[in-house]
Amino acid sequence: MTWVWRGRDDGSDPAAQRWHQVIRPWDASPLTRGRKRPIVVIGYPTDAGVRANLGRTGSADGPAALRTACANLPVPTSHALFDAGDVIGTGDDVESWQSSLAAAVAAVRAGGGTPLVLGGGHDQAFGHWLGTVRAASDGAVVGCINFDAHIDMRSLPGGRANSGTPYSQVHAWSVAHGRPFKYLVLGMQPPHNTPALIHVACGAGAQLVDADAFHPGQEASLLQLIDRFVASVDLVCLSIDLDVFSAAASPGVSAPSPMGIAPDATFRTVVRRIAASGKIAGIEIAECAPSLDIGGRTARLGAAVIDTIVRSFAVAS
Ligand SMILES: [Mn+2]
Repeated sequence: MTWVWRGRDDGSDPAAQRWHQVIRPWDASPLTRGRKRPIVVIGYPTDAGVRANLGRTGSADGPAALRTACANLPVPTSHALFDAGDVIGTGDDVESWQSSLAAAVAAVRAGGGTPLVLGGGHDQAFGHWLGTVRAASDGAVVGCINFDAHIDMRSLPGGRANSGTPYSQVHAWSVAHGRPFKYLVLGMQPPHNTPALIHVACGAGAQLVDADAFHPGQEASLLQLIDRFVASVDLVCLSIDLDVFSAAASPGVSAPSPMGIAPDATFRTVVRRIAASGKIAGIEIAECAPSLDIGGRTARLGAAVIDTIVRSFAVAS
């Protein structure tokens, strides 16, 4: 990976510093850690899963664009920042990418960090979750909260994973290991999910929250639902698929959502509540495709979402 962390420099006053000035390569050395878990970037530079899902490609370049967009963010006051580089898979073998990511996430968790996965196709969600489970204590319930227009629980064609199947893989793994399946989708779009898929997901125990719930004035019921979900798990893998947002705000994705949610105060209130729960094990931004973007706005939105999360962030142990 080329070190892309560079940007504006307003001097060395800690209150004036930006991510690019303080972020360091992750070496898992205990000496480099602060009191709280540091945030550790991991890139997932592949759109193999998107290609296998017949989507518009481009998210292989997402991690570099998201790093560049994060470079000028103000440094968080309470968390050190590291970059563990990009994971590497074998060509279009999606499972090999997921497996590399799982190993990287587990290593960062074991080393005391909180992974911030930058994608890349949404197939990354299974690697993110699996690595978290591997590093967690035995029996810990690791739930998934996914902001997404899509449920991403489609069946695996020919048994092979793609960007539309990560939570089917989480479900299959959970069933095979006799573990609870805890999955909450926020911002789901009825035009982009068939009734059959909704039926399958609900039958598996997924909780689906329609994009219409993100209406100003409905925050209270949304927050209640999130609190209940978070209380039912030990750890949360938080995923933001950038196609949850309207295509106007987020055009640079494989499958844009004309009627997606706005990155407005309602969204920010909800995401802050999750971030402040103290149960976040890892964060991921998925489906950023710079070649499909307009003036870099999707990558900048991804960075703004990351900043919003990190500011409210209470880490899980
Ligand atoms: Mn998705």
